[in-house]
Amino acid sequence: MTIRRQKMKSKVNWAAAILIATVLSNAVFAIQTVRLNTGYNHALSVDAPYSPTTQDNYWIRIGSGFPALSPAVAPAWAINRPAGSVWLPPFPNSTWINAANSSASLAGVNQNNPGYQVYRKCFCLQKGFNKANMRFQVRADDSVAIFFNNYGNQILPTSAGNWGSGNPYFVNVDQGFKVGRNCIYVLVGDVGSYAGFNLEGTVSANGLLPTPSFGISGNQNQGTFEPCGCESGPAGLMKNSEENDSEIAEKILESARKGKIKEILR
Ligand SMILES: [Ca+2]
Repeated sequence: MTIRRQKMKSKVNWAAAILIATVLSNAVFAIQTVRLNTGYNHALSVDAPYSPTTQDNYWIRIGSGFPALSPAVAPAWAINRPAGSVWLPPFPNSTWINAANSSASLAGVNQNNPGYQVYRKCFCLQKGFNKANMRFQVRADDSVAIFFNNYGNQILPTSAGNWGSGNPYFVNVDQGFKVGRNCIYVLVGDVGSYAGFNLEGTVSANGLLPTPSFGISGNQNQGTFEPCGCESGPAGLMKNSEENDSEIAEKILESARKGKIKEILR
């Protein structure tokens, strides 16, 4: 009787262990989707953008070509559109964002002195991730170029921003993902009047953390992840061999200064 009971207990334990293992592996590997939208407030339990004009702590401005801004790194601003129909309405669950708390171009920016800002949003892929995919649409005033994880991986060529008419640019990426911190970097060029950009879309993967990087704190302006679960350390710290935000921003701005964007806009 006792032996039989022990055997049964043992079977039950095994069944429980298998069940727990299955649940755990599903928990780690269930498909997770995270919005990449500009002006999207991940801290809320409902789909909603930030109210203009407040700062978007998930889209961080990490560099400025012209004019130089202080502080050099800061959250972007969720902004209202200019009066009239200069810009198309923001995509659903998003706002237009800018380096300043309005849609106005920064002081001194004109055709001869284009303004350049680099923004980034980061997410975290845990060890063993798979089926990663990123897709989004974007508009900008005046121009836009997008990079993924490093300067050498440009996923949207420098393009006129189609802020008030025409189709947005659609980007679909299923390569270049890595364990740890992953970031998209957006270069926005401006030649006057108004400045900003609007992006809407998602990243999804098995093993994606549900919350993107928040704020500007942390080593090398990397921002923190909540919860901290990135493979490469608390807050998803990067390996030393990887380009940090400052290095990537400088490379992007250097290419902008060489005139590629100006040529497109003129
Ligand atoms: Ca403009």
